[in-house]
Amino acid sequence: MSFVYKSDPVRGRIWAEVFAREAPGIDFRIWPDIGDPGAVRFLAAWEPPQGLADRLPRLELLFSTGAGVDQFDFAALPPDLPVVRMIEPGIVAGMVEYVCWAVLGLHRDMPRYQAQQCEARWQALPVQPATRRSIGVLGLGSLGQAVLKQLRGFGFDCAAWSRSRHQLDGVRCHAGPEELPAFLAGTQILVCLLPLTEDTRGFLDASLFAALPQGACLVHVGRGPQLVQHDLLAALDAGHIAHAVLDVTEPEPLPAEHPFWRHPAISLTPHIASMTQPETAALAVIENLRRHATGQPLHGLVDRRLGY
Ligand code: NDP
Ligand code: OXD
Repeated sequence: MSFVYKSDPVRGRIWAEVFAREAPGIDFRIWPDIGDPGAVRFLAAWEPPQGLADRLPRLELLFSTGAGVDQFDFAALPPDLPVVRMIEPGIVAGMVEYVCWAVLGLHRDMPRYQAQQCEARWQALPVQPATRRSIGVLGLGSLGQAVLKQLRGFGFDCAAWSRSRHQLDGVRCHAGPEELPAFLAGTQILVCLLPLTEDTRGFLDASLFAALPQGACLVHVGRGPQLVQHDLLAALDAGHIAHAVLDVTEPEPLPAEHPFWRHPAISLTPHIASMTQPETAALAVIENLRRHATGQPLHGLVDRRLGY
């Protein structure tokens, strides 16, 4: 019985060490050295190989090496193959750090201080208490929940929006399209942590920006195609949105002439908000293999109908 890892081989060697230590009964292999294809039961990949059903006919589970699964073409996968997204403490910790950095920077006017520094201008701006700053998080999954827990610790006024109803201590939870306008109207800093699906493609558009209060900011850490770029530029240029921190774009990387690179109201990072940490990811996958072997529900099982 073998497990094939098909992603960055440097990280793959760390996975191999963890498997050798924690699950020595599993023949761990790094793509393309897969041995007997008929023995492969499990695959962890960012991009699975083409023709999966023919190449690995006895595959039982497909793990994404990242939190997102939008890189998979579900129609090309065997219809009954369970797909599992990555839920592991390293990816959560990275996202919490990044979003807190971005939110705190916007809350404390860092973009304006950076502009002032370029002009050698020494000028203090009023400090707003965190309790009077409202943060709204789109998506209440493993990442959205962890981010909100930390933001609440700073005393921010926190709200969230998701497809189904959740309850989270100290967070006003909204659900479904009918509760979106009220959520947006009360949000000064909007954080997007939605997965990319047919429902969320182009979600961050002119109508959404118009529903935010004047001077709101955006932190976008979901996926590039969720953002309608020219709508954001229009909202920034009109001053309705004050600043956007973007970690994801479409395409990645952006071409050199793209207006986002040099826009004064955009801070851009190259999709580094969070990264799967190989040691903790391998442990999380081994735990899921144990659950699979004993018939328990898997952590992060994707609902292929919903696309996340
Ligand atoms: P989860 O699948 O755990 O959570 C997704 C959340 O989004 C759920 O709360 C879900 O609602 C909500 N949601 C999905 N579709 C809709 C919709 N149409 N309307 C309203 N709410 C919706 O995902 P994670 O928290 O693990 O990750 C979120 C995303 O973050 C990833 O898919 C990936 O795109 C991105 N990411 C980005 C990284 C980066 O470095 N920039 C790193 C890692 C992830 P419900 O709870 O009701 O199901
Ligand atoms: C992920 C990512 O989905 O890094 O894990 O974006």
